[in-house]
Amino acid sequence: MKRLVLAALLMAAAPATASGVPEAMRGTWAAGSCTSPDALLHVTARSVAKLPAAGPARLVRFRAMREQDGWTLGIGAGAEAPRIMLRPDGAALDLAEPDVKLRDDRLPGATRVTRWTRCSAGSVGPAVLHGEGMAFLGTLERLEAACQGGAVQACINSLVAEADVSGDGALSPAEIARLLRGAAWALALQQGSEPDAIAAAGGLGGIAALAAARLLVASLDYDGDGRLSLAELGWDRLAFPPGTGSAEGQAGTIEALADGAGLLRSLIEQMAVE
Ligand SMILES: [Ca+2]
Repeated sequence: MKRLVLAALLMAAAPATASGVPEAMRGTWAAGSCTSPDALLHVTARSVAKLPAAGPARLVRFRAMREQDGWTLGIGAGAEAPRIMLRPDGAALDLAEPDVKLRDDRLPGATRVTRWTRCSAGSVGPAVLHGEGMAFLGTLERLEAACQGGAVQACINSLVAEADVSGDGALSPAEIARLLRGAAWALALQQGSEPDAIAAAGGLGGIAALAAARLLVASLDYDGDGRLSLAELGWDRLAFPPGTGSAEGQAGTIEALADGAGLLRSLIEQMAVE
């Protein structure tokens, strides 16, 4: 079961979008000052995370994107297909979050536009609360890109490249737990959590993440050295070859995978109950 879940993780795929958010708009932005922001905005190639100092957070991962009247319009998944509009303005960034009822051809209409300032570094509090999760959003997109083609070796190589903080070419429980904590953060955002709940997700999720990571390592660590090597990760390729075959019986999980942040929640939940 654990290997099946890992295989499902490695098979994670989302529909490709064009070239993503223009690079000049990617990164971390603040409303107010970078050291004491009213809100932070983290923009990756295919997602936007909005992190108010008070109030609910928001994460929109784009399924489709297009240019419209000088804006980059990103459209998220789900029945409501939430929309985010981004526009560079000198050194600043403009953000509009249109109401779901506003017609596409009338965007942004009367939607309020907020102004954001680029931050290369911030204060300790937001960095501790959000840094690992922000990094995970980029990791998730690179994993999806590497894994979309169904080339399992490329997918596994990407997983190791993303997760291997120590650079020894193998994955420790701590390195896997880091990804799972990032997933817990992304999930909290996707659920519109407020800062306290995001912090709690990081704390409680962190404990679950470490337990899940230890189980995962133990389940695949065939030589018993306490880490997962490329060869051990690759062993799953033989047991669970690419394609839908490995997903059969796990349709719920696969659907969750398509939602991005849901992929590691499924992993955590299933690992935690085993
Ligand atoms: Ca390592």
